[in-house]
Amino acid sequence: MAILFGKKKGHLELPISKNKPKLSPKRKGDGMLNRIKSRQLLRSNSSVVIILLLLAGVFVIRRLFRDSDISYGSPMVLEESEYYDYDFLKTDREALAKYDLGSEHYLISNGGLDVLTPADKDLYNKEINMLYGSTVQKYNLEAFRGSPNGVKNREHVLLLVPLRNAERVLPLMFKNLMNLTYPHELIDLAFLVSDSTEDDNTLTALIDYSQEMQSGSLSEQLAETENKADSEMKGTRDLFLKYMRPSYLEMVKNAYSPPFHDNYDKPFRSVQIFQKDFGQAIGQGFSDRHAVKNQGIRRKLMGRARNWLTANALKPYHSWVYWRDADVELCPGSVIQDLMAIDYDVAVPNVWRPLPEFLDGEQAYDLNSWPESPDALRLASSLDEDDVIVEGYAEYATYRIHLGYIRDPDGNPKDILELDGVGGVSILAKAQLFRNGVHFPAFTFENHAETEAFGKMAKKMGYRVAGLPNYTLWHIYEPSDDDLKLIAEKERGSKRTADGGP
Ligand SMILES: Nc1nc2c(ncn2[C@@H]2O[C@H](COP(=O)(O)OP(=O)(O)O)[C@@H](O)[C@H]2O)c(=O)[nH]1
Ligand SMILES: [Mg+2]
Repeated sequence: MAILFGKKKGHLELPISKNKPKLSPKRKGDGMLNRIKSRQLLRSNSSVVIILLLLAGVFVIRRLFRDSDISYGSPMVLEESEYYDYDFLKTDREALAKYDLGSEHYLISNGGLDVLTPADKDLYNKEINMLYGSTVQKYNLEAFRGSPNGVKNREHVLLLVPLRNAERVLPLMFKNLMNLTYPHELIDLAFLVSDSTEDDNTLTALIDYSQEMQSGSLSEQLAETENKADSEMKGTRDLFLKYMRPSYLEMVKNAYSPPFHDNYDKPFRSVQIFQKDFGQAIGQGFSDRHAVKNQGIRRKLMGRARNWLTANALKPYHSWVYWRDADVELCPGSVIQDLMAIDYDVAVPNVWRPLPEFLDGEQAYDLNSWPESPDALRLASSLDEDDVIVEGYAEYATYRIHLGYIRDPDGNPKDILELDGVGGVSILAKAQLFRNGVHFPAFTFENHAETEAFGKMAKKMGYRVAGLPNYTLWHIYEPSDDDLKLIAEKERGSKRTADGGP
């Protein structure tokens, strides 16, 4: 590309060149002059003169061709009779036609700086096309509106993942990404790492895993690492596993055991990783981030992060945007197609989490997906404009129907509930929403922030939002401080029993 900008002799000029014209052609100026003269003389009706000139022309052209190492491409044969009527009526058509074989084309560049020979012209056209190709692109956005059958229509998906102190869940996240059966060549991945603490290596690990994944060797590498870890002692961090439902643990084991789908190791269309802090200071531990007093500020900063990521990664050719959290443990590989298929502008699944058996074994995790309720609207009207309602806390009695709580494990996974607020664990949205300004409010919008406000804003802008109550993703279980205390108590109890105590 450098040649396009070069001013040195022999370099081509851009069409925008304002340089002074250079009048003489670089090569074969004489040949062109001869042709111009020939043309004037041809117009006189003297066939003798014409034939003489033509003979001279043959000589000149032959010389030109002999001296030249330029290829002129296929000769052009002017067959139509109109080329030979009127002035040329008395001439021998056969004799004249052979001089129409081949031509030279001199292109005077914009600003007149260069006269381009045929060989130059090829290079010039190639470079201009490269320049335009790299700087000017034309899209008809009608073609990227998103349809229920994205696979068949070869629709591009932008898959966005926000990450903070997420090093520990990266192997899990990558396995879930590889497990997606939406064609990998149609998915652009973009990660945003923010505000991770010094002891966390999310960014470097993310880069390493991404490189391995794109070269097709990640699954092998993860399997090796895990085999090694299995042979080492398990840490006390995983102590809770013995209190989990065996049926859930079995489900996890099966999900992560081969055989995987045929394109599991296939690289994605692209992977981009962004690092940018937004000043999130609330601890990333379960109890810190779920404390009610922390919700408003935490969610607004998340909104900022999400908006920044969309703005930097969304391209005109994306038809869909799929938001996904890193800490999902179980998710059907066909989730993108399944969410597309319901033919809504925004679609979310149900999100649950497993719990230790002594805490009932499982629980609705994401309470942010709901249809609006009269009680919540009344509550909102009694609050300050900037107050944020957060679900699942006694402080905010909204009496909404949560997508989480209407799940029927044996129900039809295609059932739909229209929603106002949505949770952020797994959101599929048409890309046009973002182009049209729907975003994750980093301020209070209708007494909500971030993903719930995203759902509300989408609705307000006329889009259709829905959730699938019986289609379940499982979020990892992170024991809260209280749970850890209970587990510790149980451990002490079982030790006492083992020691022969009461
Ligand atoms: N970029 C960014 N990502 C975050 C931040 N907080 C959480 N995340 C990531 O966003 C996703 C959801 O966050 P998480 O804390 O699991 O939310 P929760 O499960 O709803 O409590 C995960 O992938 C996190 O790693 C943040 O402040 N900035
Ligand atoms: Mg989470």
